[in-house]
Amino acid sequence: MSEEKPKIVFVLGGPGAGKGTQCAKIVDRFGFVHLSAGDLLREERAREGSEVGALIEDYIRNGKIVPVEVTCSLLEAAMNKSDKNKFLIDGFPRNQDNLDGWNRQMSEKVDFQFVLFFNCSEDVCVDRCLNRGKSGSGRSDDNMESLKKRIQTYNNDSLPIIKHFEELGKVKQIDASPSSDEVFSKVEEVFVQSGF
Ligand code: UP5
Ligand code: MG
Repeated sequence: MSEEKPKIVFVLGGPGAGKGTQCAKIVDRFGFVHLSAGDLLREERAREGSEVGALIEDYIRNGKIVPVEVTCSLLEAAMNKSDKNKFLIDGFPRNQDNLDGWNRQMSEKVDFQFVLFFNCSEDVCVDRCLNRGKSGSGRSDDNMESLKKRIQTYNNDSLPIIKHFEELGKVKQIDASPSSDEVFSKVEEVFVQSGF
């Protein structure tokens, strides 16, 4: 990390809303580094010798949210490893424990910009994840049973966090149901208007 505090955008939205897809496009167009909390947790789960691998698998399969100490440390380590200064934090913070932990560990170290919120109906989200599962995503949570739990967790725990940021005037909301190119044209507007 360089001396200036890194700029952070949180990217939130339901399971399968298109967070990862849009983050890849933002990386190409605006030079951000994409840090998906879910991807970092899956990597840690697969790492030989990981002490939290089994715990992570249990949480992910059941659509529960991993304790913040684990996730936040993975995010901080990934930021420290990078020499870039603009980060998309995808899929985090997704409950109050995540937000509190982030505020304790990270908020002083970063320059928070806004939340990019991909709004998408439950049906579209579920279809996208099931399709991804059919085409061999290898994700242990792309099945109907896990998806029901992921959606429930999203509605109960994650939406209140988005609402909290909305009350602070920090949410840029985008309709995630159109094609990924159409969604990205709105995303582009948001980033350009925000000075990126
Ligand atoms: N697709 C994308 N955009 C499309 C579009 N506009 N039109 C048509 N199709 C589109 O997209 C999903 C699928 O839809 C893909 O096949 C894509 O091609 C297609 P993707 O971009 O992958 O969506 P995304 O929102 O990233 O979906 P993802 O499944 O990754 O979201 P989740 O939030 O459910 O998953 P995440 O990896 O963030 O978390 C998984 C689990 O990890 C959580 O449930 C939780 O158990 C755990 N976790 C934590 O505990 N803490 C964290 O901080 C983060 C995760
Ligand atoms: Mg994702």
